[in-house]
Amino acid sequence: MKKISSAQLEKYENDGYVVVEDVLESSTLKRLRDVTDEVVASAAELTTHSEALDLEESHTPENPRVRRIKRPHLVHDFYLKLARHPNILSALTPILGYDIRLHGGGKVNMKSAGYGAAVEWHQDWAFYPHTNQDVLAVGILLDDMTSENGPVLMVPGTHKGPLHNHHSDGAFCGAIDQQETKLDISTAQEVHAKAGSISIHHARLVHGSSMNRSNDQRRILFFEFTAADAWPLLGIGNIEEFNGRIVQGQATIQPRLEDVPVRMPYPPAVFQGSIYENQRTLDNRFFASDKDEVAAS
Ligand SMILES: O=C(O)CCC(=O)C(=O)O
Repeated sequence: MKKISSAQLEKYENDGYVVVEDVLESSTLKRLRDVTDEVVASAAELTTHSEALDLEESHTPENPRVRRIKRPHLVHDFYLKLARHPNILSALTPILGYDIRLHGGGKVNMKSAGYGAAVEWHQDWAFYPHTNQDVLAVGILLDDMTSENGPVLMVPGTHKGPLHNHHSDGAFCGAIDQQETKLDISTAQEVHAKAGSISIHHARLVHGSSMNRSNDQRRILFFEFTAADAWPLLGIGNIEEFNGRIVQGQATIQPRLEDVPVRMPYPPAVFQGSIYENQRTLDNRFFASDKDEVAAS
């Protein structure tokens, strides 16, 4: 069991994120990589995004380029099994308490070598506000994450600051316009860690990442977790399904209410399917994309 230290807990509370090393055993990491390779190979049959896979703008069936596995739990049971990994749950327990729910089914952001897409600055909370803020995301690293391969950039302390506007032209776009909001990202920190480690970040923390121009891919499996008494303000579809996502402890029908900043992600984003699609309508992009590079060459 992987316990986090009191120093790590303090870092999470102060900075809004923390890295925990050596969470996956090498056999589990290998299986995760093998399963992911298998899923990505199926993109050779695709000409456009599918239910499970989100494709880079430059994807062709001859030259398959997957940006994200959108619903990994629907494609392979192994991903869902990982969400209940005892080392992950024991790392989360001091932060969220014993009763924990998986929010959604996770995603694998591929960030392939040479062209893996950027993710614009955002706060996850803008996508799924809850009744209280015991809500976070865990990133399970499939590859070492370094300065070179498009590491996640976290802006420490911003989980205690405002919830920024994530709208553009009257619709949700899942990104913060850094120019317009004058968002201060001067203290942003790159997350560096070995494959098999996890990052844990608070849902209100401002984060993003640039394109991966290196020769090394950077794949992360993200799962979002909440305390069981944090209920989504967007509502729940089906109580059995909702309670079926309890990964440890007990469900409750008594949500805990906190005074939290909320902006609802409505009207919905013009482009649907993934954060990359949502963010297409952001007016002033902060990070370059491979399209910009092609245009400039
Ligand atoms: O993959 C990344 O670099 C960041 C991903 C992220 O923040 C997200 O998908 O919400």
